[in-house]
Amino acid sequence: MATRNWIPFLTICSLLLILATLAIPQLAQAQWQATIGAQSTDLAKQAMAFLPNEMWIHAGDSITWTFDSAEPHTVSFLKAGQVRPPDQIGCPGFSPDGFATFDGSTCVTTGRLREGQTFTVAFPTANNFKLVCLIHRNMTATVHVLGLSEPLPHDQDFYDKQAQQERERLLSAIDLGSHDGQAAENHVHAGAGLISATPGGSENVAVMRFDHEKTFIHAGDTVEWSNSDPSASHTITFGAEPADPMPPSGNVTLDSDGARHAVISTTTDSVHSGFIVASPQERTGLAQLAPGVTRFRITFKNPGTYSYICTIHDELGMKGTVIVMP
Ligand SMILES: [Cu+2]
Repeated sequence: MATRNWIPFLTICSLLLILATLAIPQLAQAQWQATIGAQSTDLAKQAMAFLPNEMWIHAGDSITWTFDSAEPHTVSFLKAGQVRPPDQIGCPGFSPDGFATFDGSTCVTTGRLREGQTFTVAFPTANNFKLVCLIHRNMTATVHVLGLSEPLPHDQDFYDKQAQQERERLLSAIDLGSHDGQAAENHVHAGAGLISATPGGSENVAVMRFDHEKTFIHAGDTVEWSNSDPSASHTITFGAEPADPMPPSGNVTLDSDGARHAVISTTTDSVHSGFIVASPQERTGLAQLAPGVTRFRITFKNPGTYSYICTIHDELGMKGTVIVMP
């Protein structure tokens, strides 16, 4: 008789225990979702953004960011006052394994992650934290971690809708060559971009394309490429890809207006523009910088078909051809 009475009692006990373990973490530690990056189906338009870029959560909660673009990004929380490191260096001593805890005392970052990958950060203490991508400028967000007694202004459904709205707004914000009125057969727009902001941070969208995939000229003509993206660098690279994409190849000279210029004689010539990009944005306390190199020119001496790529964004489809007729 005694053993028979014990069995239902134990069953109820274990049921209660299971219910308790299921219920407690959900009540005390919410798990929020956000995404990073967005892209058009042809990969040409890349939104460099945390979606959404402002969230309010409770101490003890965590946020999982899902990467959503072929263009890589990082989830990076730096310490207050920390000098921003290059993404290749990241946060020395921290090894990302898909999960981190951030309370402001040590720097936390992922490596370069792409679509399908995720990273979760738990926030044990109340504070306001800035979130950045170490690869891209003007890609920031804010996480407000509130004490448990404070109500949260929004739920996950709100953030999902807001992320979708920001995604659509960014991807429809710009088209190649639509903004500077410069249209000529021997001029190629090498990318275009826009920076935009919300109270939570800044985000930007870039078009990773050459606007004429094919450019037709005659021998002796000069083609000019220009980058009107405020953030993203591009290169115009014929032939061998250099190990370091930042500097131009040795056969590139400077025109008097600051544009880089090269001459190509045969389809086997290698010419690399180096980074074609606007100068970094101004900040009080920084030395004045030159305007940046935003134009690159090549004079083609002989007929032929000359293929080129942007060494940074060729995987997104940023490629072109110059067809030189006699
Ligand atoms: Cu590019």
